[in-house]
Amino acid sequence: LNIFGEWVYFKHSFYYISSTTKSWPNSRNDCLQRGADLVIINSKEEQVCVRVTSLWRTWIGLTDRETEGTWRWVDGTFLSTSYWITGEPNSYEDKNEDCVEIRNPESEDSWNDAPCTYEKLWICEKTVAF
Ligand code: 2F8
Ligand code: CA
Repeated sequence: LNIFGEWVYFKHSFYYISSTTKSWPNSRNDCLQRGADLVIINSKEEQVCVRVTSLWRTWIGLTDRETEGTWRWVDGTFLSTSYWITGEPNSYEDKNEDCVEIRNPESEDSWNDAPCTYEKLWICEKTVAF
């Protein structure tokens, strides 16, 4: 079963798993064009779901581009529960690491802040109301 480039359904949302790589802003534009947005993780189950489908570095809808150090989801909500890798976010060597990727899908704590210009896979989410 190849889920890359496809929509998959999980608990009230459809998720689009990309099959190519883009910068964070271009990933977000791709999602918006699909009537979705970059994935927002707001439960432990969703974190597991996103993590296990991220075979390689994958953008999620979390950024501090607006205010350094203030992490917000693409819907404007502030970060509450987080799954940072130990030592992250670190804005490594003062490089502008303002966008968040899934970096090590083997462990629950899998988020890393990375430069938004880097090209990575991405996951879009479209919530559905029945
Ligand atoms: O050691 C963690 C560190 O690893 C890389 O920098 C060497 C990452 N950089 C990129 O992915 C571009 C940092 O974000 C990460 O914190
Ligand atoms: Ca980092």
